[in-house]
Amino acid sequence: MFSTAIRQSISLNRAFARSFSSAVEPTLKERLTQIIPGKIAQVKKLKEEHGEKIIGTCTVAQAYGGMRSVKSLVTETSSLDAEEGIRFRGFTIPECQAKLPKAPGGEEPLPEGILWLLLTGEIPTTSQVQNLSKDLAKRAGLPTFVVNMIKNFPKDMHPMSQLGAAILALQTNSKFAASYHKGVKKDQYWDSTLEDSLDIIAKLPEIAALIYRCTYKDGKMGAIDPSLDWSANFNRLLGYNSKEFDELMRLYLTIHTDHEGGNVSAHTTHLVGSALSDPYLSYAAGMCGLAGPLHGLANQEVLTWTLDLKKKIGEGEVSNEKLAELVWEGLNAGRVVPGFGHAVLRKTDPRYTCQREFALKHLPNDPLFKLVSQVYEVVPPVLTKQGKTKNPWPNVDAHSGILLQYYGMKEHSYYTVLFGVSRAIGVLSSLVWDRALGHPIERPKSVTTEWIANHVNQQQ
Ligand code: CMX
Repeated sequence: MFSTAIRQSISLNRAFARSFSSAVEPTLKERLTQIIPGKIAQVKKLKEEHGEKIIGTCTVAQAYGGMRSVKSLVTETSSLDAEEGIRFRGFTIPECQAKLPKAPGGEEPLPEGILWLLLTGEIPTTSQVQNLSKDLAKRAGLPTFVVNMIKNFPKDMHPMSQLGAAILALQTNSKFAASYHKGVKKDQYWDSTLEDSLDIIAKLPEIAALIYRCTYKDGKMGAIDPSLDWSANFNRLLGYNSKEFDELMRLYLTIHTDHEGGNVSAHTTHLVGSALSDPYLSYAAGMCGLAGPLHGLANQEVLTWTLDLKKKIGEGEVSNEKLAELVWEGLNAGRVVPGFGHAVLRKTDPRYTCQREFALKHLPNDPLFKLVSQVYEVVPPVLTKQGKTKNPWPNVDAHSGILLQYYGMKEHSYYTVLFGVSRAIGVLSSLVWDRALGHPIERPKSVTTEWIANHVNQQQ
């Protein structure tokens, strides 16, 4: 009796200290618990006071044109400016590189830091990120049936299909689905969504690495080391043990996380999640979208395209004129130049630029990096001359494969899985906020071509 009272008093004192002392840092969940009510109040007030104000319109061309620029989605975690590129919770990529905590001796941000930033809007301290790394390591571990399932996938099943199937199999672990069926209240949905999201992010290195080891290597994989960060652990499981590749992986997994809410993987995760499908189902759906060649699969296509180019060029250097000719060949055959163009961006993607800077620092003399740099000079004028694309500049996918192959990861068909592992951080952070803000099921109105024809006739 006496010891229970003492324990209660200690726990009350701890809670008191957490809420009032800056010396005791809040955990991720504690910080979210503090932040969410203010955001709910802000959104409620906005809806009450300005609910009828117009933020966007949709033309006939936009309805047929993939809803480009139609403002109709709310995503808290990041926003994209056509000229400047992505800002994660207001921070550019160079600002994230400067401000987010790093591994000891490292220079690139830890993806655990951007997870914290996307969820809370705040730059975490080094110890908050270290604790998050430890939390993720604790949550790791796959059920045996998922391990066996991945081991039994045919070797020619695309790694993105394997990723989607493995996530769906893990759905049996969903805390959101379990608590929903127990009747948990709507204002608590975000809690189990956060739990599922952290579990998925924690298990992704093992899922993705096992897919890699089984598809391309001997099928054997090590175990998570709780003293390592998320990216270094992922690299060890994949079979890579280089400090420089760890740095690349940290940068890679940071910059691919999020690209506001309208892109296919983010929008799909949000849409499926709006039916209160749990985070496993929602994220798996997002990964099906990422697997398309106009979206995440482009990173695989770029390396294939670049190696084809290299084969056609042969040994030695190539002139810009000859390179342009080869680019025209592909365009004239009706193919896109993978890694160039973007639905929103109208300048070089800053995710491309920071990878280029990484290459200039670590592999300036790599022949494929030199070729990619030359492609950067040649392709934009060619695409401009062709006159179709609204943006002739490179996107994130134009560079990533070159860096990966330099460190020995040459299996192109795997590259989109790395994008998917990183994208989990962005789309699942958004899903937590969807549940915290109580967003309803998404159900825009569709119309038929006859409806549009009648509508425009009436307006004449
Ligand atoms: N090479 C050749 N043609 C291109 C092109 C490229 N890189 N980018 C756009 N175009 C063409 C389009 O195919 C389209 O042609 P049609 O009118 O014949 O259909 C025309 O230019 C207009 O397209 P757009 O409005 O500029 O671009 P969209 O918003 O429709 O599409 C994107 C954007 C990314 C799908 C497109 O630029 C593309 O196919 N790029 C190559 C694939 C790629 O790199 N995708 C990765 C994007 C980043 C990511 O999501 O990971």
